[in-house]
Amino acid sequence: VTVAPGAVHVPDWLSLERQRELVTACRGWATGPVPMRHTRLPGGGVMSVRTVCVGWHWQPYRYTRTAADAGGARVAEFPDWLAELGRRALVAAYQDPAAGDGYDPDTALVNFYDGRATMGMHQDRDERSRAPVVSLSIGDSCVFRFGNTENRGRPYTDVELRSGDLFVFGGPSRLAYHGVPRVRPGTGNPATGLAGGRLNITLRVTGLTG
Ligand code: MD5
Ligand code: FE
Repeated sequence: VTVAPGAVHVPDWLSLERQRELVTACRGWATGPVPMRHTRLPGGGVMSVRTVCVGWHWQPYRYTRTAADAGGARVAEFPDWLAELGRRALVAAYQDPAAGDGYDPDTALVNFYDGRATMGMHQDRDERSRAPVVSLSIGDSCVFRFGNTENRGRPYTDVELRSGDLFVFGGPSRLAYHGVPRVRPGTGNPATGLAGGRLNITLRVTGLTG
């Protein structure tokens, strides 16, 4: 389902088995050398989601290899299997066997939402590359708000994201404002290994080296 040019929603793309594998991998990262934590914003705010990063560590508003705000350790290596999953995601979303060619994501942001967590409308512009972002959802459903490239307000489209859904943001949609105004507790599938809450994994290309 194309929501806007370059923005494609593929419901139920991840098999249950793949969702289980991702939950296990995220548990490992969340309890690794860089623990999952609530990101602090420079203005003094604290994000309601909890985040752990892979490959590069995101801290508003830049990427580093070490987690200065979460113990200082180096973040986990970005695994090849996750980059391959990203390429397969682009092929599926854009229905083009070549859509994944050359796509080499080097960071993943893993966000965990409890029933009260939300994400305000924002753009993702800390990456130096404008390659697509691949978003994978597991667990409780949410309302995902996909907006315009000009401001946080209308027009926007609300999309229900469920466990196993894929969303790709590329082309003109890469810099669209977006957010998560609500999560729907109790709508997940315990067979994923996630008893409650929502997990969102975004694969990105930072455009950084080193
Ligand atoms: C989430 N995550 O469900 C959302 C969905 C984030 C974030 O927004 O920054 O971690 S992923 C939606 C997204 C991510 C990156 C770029 C664009 C959309 N976009 O260009 O529209 O936790
Ligand atoms: Fe975002």
